[in-house]
Amino acid sequence: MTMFDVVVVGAGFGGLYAIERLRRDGLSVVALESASDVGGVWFHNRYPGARVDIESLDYCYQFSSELTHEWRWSERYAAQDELLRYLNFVADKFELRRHIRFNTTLAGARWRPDQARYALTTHTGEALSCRFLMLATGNLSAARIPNFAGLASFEGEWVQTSDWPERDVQIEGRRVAVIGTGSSGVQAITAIAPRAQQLYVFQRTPNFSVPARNAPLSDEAYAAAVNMPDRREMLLGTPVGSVFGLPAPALNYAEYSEAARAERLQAQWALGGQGMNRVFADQGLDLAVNAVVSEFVREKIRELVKDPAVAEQLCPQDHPIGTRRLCLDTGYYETFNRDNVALVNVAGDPIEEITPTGIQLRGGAKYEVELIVFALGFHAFRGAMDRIDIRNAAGASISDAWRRGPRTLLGLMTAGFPNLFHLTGPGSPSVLTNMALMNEQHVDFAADLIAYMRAVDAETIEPELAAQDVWTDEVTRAASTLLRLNVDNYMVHVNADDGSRVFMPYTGGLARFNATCRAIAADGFKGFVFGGKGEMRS
Ligand code: N01
Repeated sequence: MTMFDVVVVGAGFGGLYAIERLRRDGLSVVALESASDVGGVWFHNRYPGARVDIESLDYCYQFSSELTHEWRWSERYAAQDELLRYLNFVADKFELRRHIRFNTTLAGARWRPDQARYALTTHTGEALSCRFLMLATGNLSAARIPNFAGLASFEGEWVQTSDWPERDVQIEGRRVAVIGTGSSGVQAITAIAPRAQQLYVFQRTPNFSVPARNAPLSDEAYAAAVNMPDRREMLLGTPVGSVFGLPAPALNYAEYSEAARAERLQAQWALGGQGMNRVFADQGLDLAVNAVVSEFVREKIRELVKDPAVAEQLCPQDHPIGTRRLCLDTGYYETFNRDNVALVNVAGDPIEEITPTGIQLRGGAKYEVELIVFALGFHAFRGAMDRIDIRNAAGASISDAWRRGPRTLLGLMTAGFPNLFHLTGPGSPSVLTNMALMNEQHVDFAADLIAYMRAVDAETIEPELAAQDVWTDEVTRAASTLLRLNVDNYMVHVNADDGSRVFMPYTGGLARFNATCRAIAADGFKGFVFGGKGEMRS
């Protein structure tokens, strides 16, 4: 059996930095990665049009000034291939590959309290052992697998955006269907439309999408960013870990004059990106204020889409803007003006089955296609963890502990699961922030905690139940007045028995979160229980 101090699971943004940091701290570390190379979501989501929706200057590692100066992003929002090149560059520069076992899936992990170690088994049956298990498995990595009736009979080709093949997928000259209109679908649809002979877009729920305003990255913007002193600290002090492309903080709606409101709406639309989420400070709290912004964007959709009936179907009416993740696009709505693109509204007439030659709706309509692209989303937050059979000493899984919604301390650890870190988990700002920086923040906190354990001669670490309860209450309190709590989306856990709702990420912002983490660390990691060789303390 091979023994390590730390086994990291995943070699995306989080996993790569974890290797670098933990190795620097003198720990023996290996990462298990089921894919054949580094990149995580940017390895798998190689669909046409895939692109980040946080500005590239922010969505990258901040831990190495040398790295920051060596990498020159080409666009405001990097495309998937550039992001993957970047992560490969990082892996090579820091010589991380020799610590990664590719094509290796962690199948199970058992906590052995007598040894204070995890016993791990890979998918090939190989046994490993580690003191710390660090899950860098991502929150949006376990895709919803299409389970439409008849799929096995389909004689054409089908692919998933979340697991796009490395080989060429033929689009030219083909009739193509895209099912799903979230961020992935919106990007794929826009990129596939000019290439396909015919494109059918199967939409169940329209989402708000706003122009990304992607553009080449200017030398001035690049130089300003890379030469900024204490850039990492500055980003950690912002609400979402991002500064580029963000407008100055907004005031509440009531504080603007009628003319200023109209000006602000236009200015934020022109700015693009996340601007429409920040027109008025209270748009995420006040339904009437939100309605103004929502209607403004609906009007833009009606202006952009020539056929009024199609435009109306593309207008979201069932949720306020920003309560589901805003999509960023480069010409999405204009796509529906093309002669070769048709919107198929499956809200009231769902897909009945996939036939050998295409897709049939319950109402009987048939669409003949040669390629189906599924962009169905993910089993968010716990999906990737559920694929690994992780058990604590009592035989319980994380999912058991989170049955009525996640309960964590700082999104990083769960009481009852010693020495197990789940990076960027629920209870951290997570998917609401720049995930490149969020991963760095969490890895650093975990690494500092491990270093502190050495100093106090502790073998095990886990959250104190009371501290975890306090933090979980804080996460609940922070989200309690938000409109998005009451809209079904992948960030909300709904308890089937009583309908109670839990907003999973921490909505208090990265700056407050980071300050809380630092205060806890400065106070001897108060709220964590240290055990083992050293004296038990909390
Ligand atoms: O997934 P989604 P996504 N019949 O869950 C539809 C990040 N991301 O992969 O809403 C018909 O948003 C489903 O319909 P409905 C980002 O955080 C970032 O697109 O359930 N349709 C929905 O339209 C994002 O928010 C980037 O009614 C069916 C779609 O599938 C997150 O990942 C790019 C269906 C799923 O949308 C997830 O985005 C991509 C059915 N049976 C992703 N089942 C960027 O950085 C599901 N759907 C830009």
